[in-house]
Amino acid sequence: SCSVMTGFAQPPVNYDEAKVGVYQLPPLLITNSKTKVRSSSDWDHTRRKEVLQLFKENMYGQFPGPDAEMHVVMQKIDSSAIDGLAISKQVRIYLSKGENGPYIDLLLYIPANTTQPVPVFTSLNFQGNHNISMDENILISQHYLDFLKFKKADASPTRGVQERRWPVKALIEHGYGLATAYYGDLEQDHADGWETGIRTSLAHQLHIKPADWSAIGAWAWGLSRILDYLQTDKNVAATKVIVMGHSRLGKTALWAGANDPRFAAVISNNSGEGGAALTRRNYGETLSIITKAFPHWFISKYQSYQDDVNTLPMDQHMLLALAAPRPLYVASATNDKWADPYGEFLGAKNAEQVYALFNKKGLGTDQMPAPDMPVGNTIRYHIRTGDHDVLLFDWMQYIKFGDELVK
Ligand code: GTR
Repeated sequence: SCSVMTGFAQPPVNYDEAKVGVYQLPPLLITNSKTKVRSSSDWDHTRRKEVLQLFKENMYGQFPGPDAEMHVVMQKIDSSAIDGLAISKQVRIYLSKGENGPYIDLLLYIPANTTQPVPVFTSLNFQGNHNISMDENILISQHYLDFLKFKKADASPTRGVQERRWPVKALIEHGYGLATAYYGDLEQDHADGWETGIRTSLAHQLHIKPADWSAIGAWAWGLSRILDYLQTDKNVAATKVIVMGHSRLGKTALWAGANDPRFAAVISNNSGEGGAALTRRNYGETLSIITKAFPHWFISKYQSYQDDVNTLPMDQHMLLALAAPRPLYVASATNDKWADPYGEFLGAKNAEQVYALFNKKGLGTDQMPAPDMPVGNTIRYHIRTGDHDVLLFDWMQYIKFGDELVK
């Protein structure tokens, strides 16, 4: 949904390009000590760390290190999933000692006909693994049932409800695996979700206070733990795991990719405000709106920029640049004005300067492309015709991107 939460006084949402306002982006290639970043080594050794730090201190919070207590239990293997085209594995990733603490339920599909380790797309889902497919073997997500209970909503399982967003068969047929888990396994998505999520249950173990990171931080950290597991699975090509996410989980994918260089490529689908879109552009959702509607997504410091986004020491092109030199895909949708498609394009455009240090080609154009016409090389962009969503068209571009740059 893309409605503004009511109950907050907000200026009207701007959808007029003429009223976006004048802004200047913070320089990406000048270090804190005012020296120019001239090479990939200057970037890697100095500036990259500074930029990552800006996002930690002002926006998403800290990103804890690996989880020493993590261990996995295989719950179910189906050797003839998707009409025999795939093997599915359901793995419970425990995040603390024993089996009473927090866990991630990972669903992994692997093409059945391959003897080689395969590249894998990994992406969190919104409503539990059982929502991505009608596949009867997928275990119903307990954490999703917990969330429905919290919402006092009907708790009947909703198998396959988001199936259109997960073209598993197409991925398998193109030689990819898919690894997905419910984002609520890490933290429920509401203002008090941290109380029952890993920011509380793992605070002691990870040496971090709940307020020192965020919901997006917790979800992104979960993606890194999924990658820890994937790197141990003999069917997975450990250096070819692509992190992808839609909308708030697109923001999450970008943050995971920024912190964890083991992800081979990063894909943002309609991530919008707080994701790929430039914050300084007053178009669609704004920092003020998002931090009032979803305060838990960011650390509280981010709210201090509500009245003047121009005082932010960073903007989102700098987050996108943290994916460099790895392949980066930013996608928008024509009806998704709330996410500011042109702002997403410009975010990608302004990240090119870092890719250039690595002799990697970016979008190859200054012009917003026509709908359904992908542009670019190591950085890619498209604006799909239609709504805020992730559809087969989007996935087919990600497959092509993976084929050309990751496989
Ligand atoms: C909206 C939010 C967006 C986007 C979206 C989603 O309500 O304002 O930033 O994250 O939700 O996740 O679908």
